[in-house]
Amino acid sequence: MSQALQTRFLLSGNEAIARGAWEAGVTVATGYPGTPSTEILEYASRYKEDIYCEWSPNEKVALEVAAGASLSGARVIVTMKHVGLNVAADPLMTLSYVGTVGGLVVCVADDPGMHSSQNEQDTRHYARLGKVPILEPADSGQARDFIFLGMEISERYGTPVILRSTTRVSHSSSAVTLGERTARPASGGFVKDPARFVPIPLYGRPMRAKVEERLNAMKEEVNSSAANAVEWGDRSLGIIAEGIAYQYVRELAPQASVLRIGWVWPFPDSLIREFAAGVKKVLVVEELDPILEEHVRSLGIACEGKSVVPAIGELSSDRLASALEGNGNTSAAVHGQGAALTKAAEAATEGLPARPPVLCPACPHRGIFYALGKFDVVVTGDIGCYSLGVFPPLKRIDTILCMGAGISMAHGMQKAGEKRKVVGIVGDSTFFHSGITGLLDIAYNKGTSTIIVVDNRTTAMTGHQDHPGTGRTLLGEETISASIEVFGRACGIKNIATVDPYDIKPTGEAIRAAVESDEPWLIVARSPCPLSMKKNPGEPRKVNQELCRKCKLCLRLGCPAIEWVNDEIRVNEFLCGGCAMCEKTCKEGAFQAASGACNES
Ligand SMILES: Cc1ncc(C[n+]2csc(CCOP(=O)(O)OP(=O)(O)O)c2C)c(N)n1
Repeated sequence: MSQALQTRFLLSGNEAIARGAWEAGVTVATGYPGTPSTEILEYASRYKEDIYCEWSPNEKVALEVAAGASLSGARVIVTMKHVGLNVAADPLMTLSYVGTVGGLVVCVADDPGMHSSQNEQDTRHYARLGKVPILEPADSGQARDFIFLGMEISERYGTPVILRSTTRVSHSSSAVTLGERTARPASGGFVKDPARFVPIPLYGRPMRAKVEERLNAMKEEVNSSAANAVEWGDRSLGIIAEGIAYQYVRELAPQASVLRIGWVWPFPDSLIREFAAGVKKVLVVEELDPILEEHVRSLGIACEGKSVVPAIGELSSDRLASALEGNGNTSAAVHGQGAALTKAAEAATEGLPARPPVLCPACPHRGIFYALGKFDVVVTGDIGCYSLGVFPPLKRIDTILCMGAGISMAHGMQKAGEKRKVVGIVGDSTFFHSGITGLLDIAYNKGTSTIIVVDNRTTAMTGHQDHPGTGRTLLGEETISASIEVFGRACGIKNIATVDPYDIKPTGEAIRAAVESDEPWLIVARSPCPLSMKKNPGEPRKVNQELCRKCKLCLRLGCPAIEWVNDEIRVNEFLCGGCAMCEKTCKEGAFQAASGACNES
């Protein structure tokens, strides 16, 4: 690396991962959006001259594409959020046996505290389950460095490597020393070797044994890896910390001895033993599950961990401080600092009103939920902006499980004999991610559910990424725009309607035809997300107070732009996007274009 080009920059963890990938000579990057991982691939696509980047339809496909590229000799990263790894778990478990040729790092971002996720699972379990190493950076500098380390481990041992980030590492910025891109010899392409790449039982059994040999070798190496380091200090308390928890520990207990673990699994047993022998008492600080703690105990080392540190939710220095403060057994090294930090955090949020998330003004999803309000149906929802349809006053989502389940659960309820009609709702990105097979199931197994795809022409919830229906790739090229209706027909659904959800009446009529039918229906509610288009659908509305009867029907839309102030209905012109849905719900004609000149409806 040339010294001349070395510079330090403030980068977010996600940007640092992308930068690391570019510097490490990665040529293929795949993934599916999901907070907090999404920006990794968006940043990687800035290096599109050197890195082929794609949003795959889902995480399983992303990992499989990456596996193919790796077996052809390319260095690859795959990006996803923690629940995405559930979807990609199938290829991961066997890729562990088949192994890699070019380095392959699966970048998974966990979301402790569920800032924007349906659960807070701990990705470290997957490392153990799949018998693959896992690295966990504590800041952006390590995020970049661990891409290099991951590539090197992956190529030396022929294993996929997981890089686990968490929201705090992915989204906060710290200093990173940038370097040049590493020149790598051109790949000679895929070299056929069925005994190595085809895990039929005959070849798979020796692969299984090799995985164990590989793990044993890694168990040695991990003790001397620079990713793990002892920082000796006051020996009355030794803290073992990994990932972001290391930062909180250092902030709260600058005097304590710390074993910082960045190569998290396989565990560095000798290092842990050596560290524990050098301190009076051991405390393990890790975010989420007691994976490290349980292992330390299994080595016969007495320690504290989750008896002190919360196992649920995101850690922070404040939370850790108050946890330690409440525990009389822990070191004097941290005593006192906790109280000050906790008070500061409380003061920062005092008096602030709670702001529940709502559908944006002019969101087309609102029309579907409003129209659905007229029917006594069960609605199996899914994950996306439209999940917000669960809140009052819309209250039109009854279940959510995981991506794709909005369709399949509707079928399950109907087959279980649910008396009411069951309506499944998924978004367009969700439909392409994992909705198609559920729809096929309904058609194949003679279901009668109504499925609504709320097609806002983007993956809105994660920040407007493209998907197979949008006609554009991540690299900004024009491409096919897969048709939801054509997929529906190909699955065998005969009744397909396309509606504009801003037109509440025809939308309601289509829903009525569907729910009164004893056949399966697919309704595509299509209208682009105004935020994604950067364009409001129309001119702001205002209320003609002389016409308004104050019936408050319009408030049932749950539109943040419609306000009940001083005993009258008003439209907040700064929020109103001019979708005119209020106009269509008002029987008195009290809503009008603010200029009085136009009526887009
Ligand atoms: C397996 C999995 N991968 C990724 C995510 C992150 N995620 C949540 S919703 C969503 C898609 C939202 O797009 P769409 O279905 O089009 O609905 P919209 O938000 O546009 O209304 C994604 C990618 C997730 N929750 N689960």
